[in-house]
Amino acid sequence: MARYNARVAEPKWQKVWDKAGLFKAERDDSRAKYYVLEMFPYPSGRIHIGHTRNYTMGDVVARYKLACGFNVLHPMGFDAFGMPAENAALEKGVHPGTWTYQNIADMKAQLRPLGYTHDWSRSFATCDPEYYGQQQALFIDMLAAGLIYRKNAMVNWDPVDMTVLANEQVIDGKGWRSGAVVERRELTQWFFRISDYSEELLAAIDGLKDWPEKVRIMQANWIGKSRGLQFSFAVKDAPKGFEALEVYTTRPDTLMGASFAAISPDHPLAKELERSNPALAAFNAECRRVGTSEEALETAEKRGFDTGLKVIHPLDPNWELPVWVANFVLMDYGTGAIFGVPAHDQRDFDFVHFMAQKNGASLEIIPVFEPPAGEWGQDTAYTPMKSEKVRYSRNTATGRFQTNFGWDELSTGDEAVAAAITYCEANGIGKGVTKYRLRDWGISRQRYWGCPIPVVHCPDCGVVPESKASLPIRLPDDVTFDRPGNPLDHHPTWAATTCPNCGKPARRETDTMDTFVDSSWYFARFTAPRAKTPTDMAEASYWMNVDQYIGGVEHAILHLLYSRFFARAMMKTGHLPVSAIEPFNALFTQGMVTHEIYTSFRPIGGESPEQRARSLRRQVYHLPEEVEGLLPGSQARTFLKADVDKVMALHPQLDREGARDVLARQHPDNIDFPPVYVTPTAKMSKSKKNVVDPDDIIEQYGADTARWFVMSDSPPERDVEWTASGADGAWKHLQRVWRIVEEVLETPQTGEDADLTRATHRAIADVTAGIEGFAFNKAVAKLYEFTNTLARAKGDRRAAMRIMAQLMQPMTPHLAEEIWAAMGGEGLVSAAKWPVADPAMLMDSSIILPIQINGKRRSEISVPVEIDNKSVEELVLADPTVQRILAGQVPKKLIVVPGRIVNVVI
Ligand code: ANZ
Ligand code: ZN
Repeated sequence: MARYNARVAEPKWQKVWDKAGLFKAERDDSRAKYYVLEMFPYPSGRIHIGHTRNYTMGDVVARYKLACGFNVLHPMGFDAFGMPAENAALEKGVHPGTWTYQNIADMKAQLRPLGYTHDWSRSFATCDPEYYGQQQALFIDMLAAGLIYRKNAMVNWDPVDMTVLANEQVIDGKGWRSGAVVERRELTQWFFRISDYSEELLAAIDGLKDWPEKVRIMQANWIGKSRGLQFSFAVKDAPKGFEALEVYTTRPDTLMGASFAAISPDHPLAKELERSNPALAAFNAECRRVGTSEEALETAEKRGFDTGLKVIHPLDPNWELPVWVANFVLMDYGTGAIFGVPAHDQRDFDFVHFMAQKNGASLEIIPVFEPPAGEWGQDTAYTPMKSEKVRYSRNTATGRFQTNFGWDELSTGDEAVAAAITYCEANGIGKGVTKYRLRDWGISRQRYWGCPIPVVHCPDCGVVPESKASLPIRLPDDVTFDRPGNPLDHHPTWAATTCPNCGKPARRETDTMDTFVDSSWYFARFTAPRAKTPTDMAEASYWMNVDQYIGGVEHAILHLLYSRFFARAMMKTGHLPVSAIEPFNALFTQGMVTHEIYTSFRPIGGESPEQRARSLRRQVYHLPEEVEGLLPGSQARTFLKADVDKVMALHPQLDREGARDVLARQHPDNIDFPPVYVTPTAKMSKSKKNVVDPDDIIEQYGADTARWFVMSDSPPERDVEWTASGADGAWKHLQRVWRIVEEVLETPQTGEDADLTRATHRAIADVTAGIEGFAFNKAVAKLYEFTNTLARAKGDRRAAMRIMAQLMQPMTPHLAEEIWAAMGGEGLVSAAKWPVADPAMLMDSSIILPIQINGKRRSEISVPVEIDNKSVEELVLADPTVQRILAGQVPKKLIVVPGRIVNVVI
């Protein structure tokens, strides 16, 4: 028999599975279902080895659950709208649709050889009109349900590309593609009312027991619930209509430390004042040039403009605070106005510093609480500066700083905040409010390659939703990308339509939806991917929830939060059952597949030895296949293959090992043969040349090796480092298993090996526990161990080999089928019922009892588990070591602690 040939076996079994329709999911109300889902990929064109790990985990779960008798749904699709397709259109002149569908075809072709159980009959891409048409239907229903609205909002505007940018697309205040300085602009945008669900989305996190704790924390932080006080300052000599300045604070306990009030450059008061103050207008314009993200504002230098206005401190009518316009105050948080407490807030402190340096302003720094450590400058921003006036006195009894309002006796924290709110409310100063950081979700994008927002603008009726009968509102194919801006705006005819309401000419909305919308409900669509409505309630009720969701932690915030919101919105609009309110029962975030990076310093510049010796060097990256001599932890012995070849050419008597020895003895600065430096465990990236291509691995070793490798070594939540030797080891192991099969086939199989039977049941129990507990590496480790047992075992090994095939099946399904067939298994191992361990067989039949003599461990005996004390005593006295030490004496005492230890006293 030949060595196991994955290249022949793998496609063969894939065809067999296909033919048997094993993985096609069909609703069957009489059977329990299991829905396992991996986050669907963006069709960039290549499957990455990281995808392979992600999908293999899902596949292991799917195969295991299938074997356990569940009706398994394991779908796969593509998250196919987005900017890269438009960039490709710009760069390569290919239509975004053509580019995207070609990539999808390429990725499907890459996925197939991996032997996954995905039910491709349910597949779709979000750019399929069939899908986005249903998304438009959802939009219309959500609009009717009051979950969507339009409002003016500040956006990041790229003046060159003439488009709105997401915060992530603004880098150092510039457009990520155009490099143009990004401006803040006010545009009318579409919003989803996710903030209506802030409390509900937060409270429900508690119920997500099978989600990683870190993801739950990230979600909670993103929603960002805070309790604070909202109140108004009276403005002295205020412009008409601005007599009250409303502020929001989470630290009303620091009110006695207020030294200024500040408003956002976008605050109505700032806008009012700039009409008569050109210097302020210029300042505001300057501020608006920075992007809108919190981060952009946090990191920008603090700047301010003194408006000259004063407000009255609410606790002291004789106390006036100046009103500044400050660049770090956001318009869309709280009220867009604050009071600053530089003694207890870093931003306020920085602001006061900057204003002192730049404007010569002297704003007071007034501590209210002593920092817990008792040292200024350690826990607060406060470091006393000579010139500062300080308005406080120390309460000698408590050591705290003195104010007169009753809450200063409490230490700073929730208690003090609550006391301050109570005090203020009782004294008619504002009211306590709960606020959330979570903003409504702006979904308007001025892009072509996205789902068109299905509304029209009618001169008579205003904004009117499309009628559902005219869905999908398709993207036009004939668009050009030669002008900046939204191609839909430039299309000669596309936007011209008639009003669904009055029939008169109207204009289509040309904004398309944020691509996060597409991925917020695809999991529900998989339950009825061809339905003529967004979902089919019978199918959704049967298949939802996703029992196990698997994906990258980079989606831990937005994607999951939006999906949770969508589940609620779909419930409200009748597209999901109430039971699917939290759509993902269990979430698993997998680690990356990493790879070493190889670099060396190569000379640039002159050619003569002198020139070269003097010339500059630069770091270059090398592909894994370009280097050799990879010994763990010995980068001094890693070289370029080409250099080893050169040395061998110079010294024909050397073999490769010898040539590497020569290279190893070179000075590390040697300019001709520089050593290769190895950076361990790094994220794969094309520019660092440390990417492994799943195609190459399948070509070289087969899919099972790749699958086995990515499941082994590291716990699935941690990174796993891809190494050539590791892959080789995985391959060798699978070959070894096959050799045992050959041996079994070639030798007569008779008799029973009781140890093997026991070991088999242990293996069943441990592998099952490993898979159930998402500890695939432990399941793999157990299978290594079981292989060793099988190699040594005597008697008839066929039954144990069949179990081996079953236990390997989730990880290495092709080889498992081959073993199963060779060992006389019935049908397909992929369809075989998961084995169950006999609990009786898991009990250890014997135990080791240590023997202590006068407190020292001297010997041990192996005894049956159910042995009685009398028999133990006899065995102890018969033990040769004990007899030697006793030397004929009778022990004073002999105490048996059953199952634990024997103590002998002499
Ligand atoms: C006085 C104060 C004293 C504050 C102190 C903080 C510390 P969180 O907790 O994140 O919700 N703030 C309020 N609205 C703002 C806006 N639109 N732009 C920038 N900052 C704003 O933040 C609430 C705190 O952030 C508020 O409490 C306010 O400053 C500031 F020692 O008021 B605080
Ligand atoms: Zn109309």
